[in-house]
Amino acid sequence: MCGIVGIVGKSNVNQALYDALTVLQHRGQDAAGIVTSHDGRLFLRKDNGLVRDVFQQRHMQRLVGSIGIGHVRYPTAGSSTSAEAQPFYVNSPYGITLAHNGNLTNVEQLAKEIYESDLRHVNTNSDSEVLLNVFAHELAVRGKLQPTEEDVFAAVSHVHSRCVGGYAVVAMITGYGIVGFRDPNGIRPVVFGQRHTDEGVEYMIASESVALDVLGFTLIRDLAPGEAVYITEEGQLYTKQCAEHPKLQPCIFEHVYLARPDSIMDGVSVYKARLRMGEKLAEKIQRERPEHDIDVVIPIPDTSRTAALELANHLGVKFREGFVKNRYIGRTFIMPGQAARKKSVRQKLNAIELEFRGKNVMLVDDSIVRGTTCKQIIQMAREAGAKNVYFCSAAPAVRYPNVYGIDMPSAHELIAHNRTTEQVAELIGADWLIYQDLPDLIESVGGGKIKIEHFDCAVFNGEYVTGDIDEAYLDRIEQARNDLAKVKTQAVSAIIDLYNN
Ligand code: PIN
Repeated sequence: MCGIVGIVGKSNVNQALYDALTVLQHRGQDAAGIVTSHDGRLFLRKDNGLVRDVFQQRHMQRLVGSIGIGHVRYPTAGSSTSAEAQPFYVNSPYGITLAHNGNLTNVEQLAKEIYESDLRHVNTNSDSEVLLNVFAHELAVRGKLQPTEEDVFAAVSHVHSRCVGGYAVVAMITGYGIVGFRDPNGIRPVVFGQRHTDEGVEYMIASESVALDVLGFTLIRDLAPGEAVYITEEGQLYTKQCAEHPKLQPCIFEHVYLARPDSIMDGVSVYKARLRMGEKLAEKIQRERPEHDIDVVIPIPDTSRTAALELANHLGVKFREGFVKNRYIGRTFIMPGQAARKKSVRQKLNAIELEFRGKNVMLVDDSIVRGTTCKQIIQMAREAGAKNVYFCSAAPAVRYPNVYGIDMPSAHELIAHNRTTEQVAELIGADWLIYQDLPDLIESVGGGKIKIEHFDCAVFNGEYVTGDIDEAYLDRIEQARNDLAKVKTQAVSAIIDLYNN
């Protein structure tokens, strides 16, 4: 998962891009980048790290220009070197820079095609660089010295017919404008908005509406699946549906915990969706154990708070904060003579004993993925004196990998893969485990004022909306993850040896 932003302004946009990236930081903390354009020149700064660490005063001063794009990265398809930080750049045609959130599922075939047929070289393992080259090629074959909005939209249409997967994109065409587009299923989110200044109207394209809010832009709307928006350097805005068979099937996991609660996605308030998740959970508990003996509902900070609060309200049970999170957790340093140890949950969360002692506690989290964190938290609740520890997941059991840009473990690392609820409960040490039912999650997100019928729910039901995912593909990504994990473990051991010798 990553965050993208693009701004066409009336004065320097460096500060606004930086501010927008800090608002989108929850979508990726691995790397950050900004590129701006002024008088036909590009200015780029990107590196691994948080936004606040990547950009120093000296970098910001160089990022001049009233138009630019930015990116925060969460490692997905490629590895995590700084060479793979975004935005990416190609010099032909026009000089195009691009930032992408998502994952292409036919990247191997595309990489082959762009080398063998389009005669283009890509220098990284990133599918975003492949996507950029496909877009650049499709714009180049139009053969125009000055691309019009129709040329840009035609290039996006060809991207749609060649690229499969989930993708939300912003690309800057040097000297002309910024284009934003969304895959034909609208799996990953994109919104756009405007603000009025004394010099005229400025436009922003972003992953989440919260970036618009915080910077004083008003939301115009979400991009429809398959749609593109093109804003020229002069501030002319055009939109066009560029896909042949668009169908809204957004990623439901955005609502579970990826997005900020103060965002509105495809017209749905993420906060309201999470409240409804809590309400649905309460209904399930009342259906299945009307005689339950829950004394107190305790959220696991932060995301689950909203659902937990509403769950407690609907059950008529007390809601209490039982865990305090350290907001200032530091880095892990490898000292000579010491092996690097993973930061434990205990360093991040501390239990308030009073809230647990002698009580039947219902812990609530947004989801259970590997099951490692919740197992430790349940243990902490017991050590704090809880009589019984029950556990509620606001999402259904995560049983399948994600292939559209969420960094999700491979199937065998998912605790619920090929396991029943009872087996998971036993493994994590819960006296009772309740998962949200998938129809209830769909109703929570798509059943509010704005109706959405279809979602990408693949991590819960294994049905991949792009229709191209089979066992062989999942085996390949599992193998790739294992290989990457081995390389990482070897690298860490090599560093430790180096310090120790
Ligand atoms: C919470 C994110 N959320 C917490 C991610 C942990 C599953 N985990 C999924 C729960 S927040 S595990 O957004 O960071 O606040 O129990 O499967 O290991």
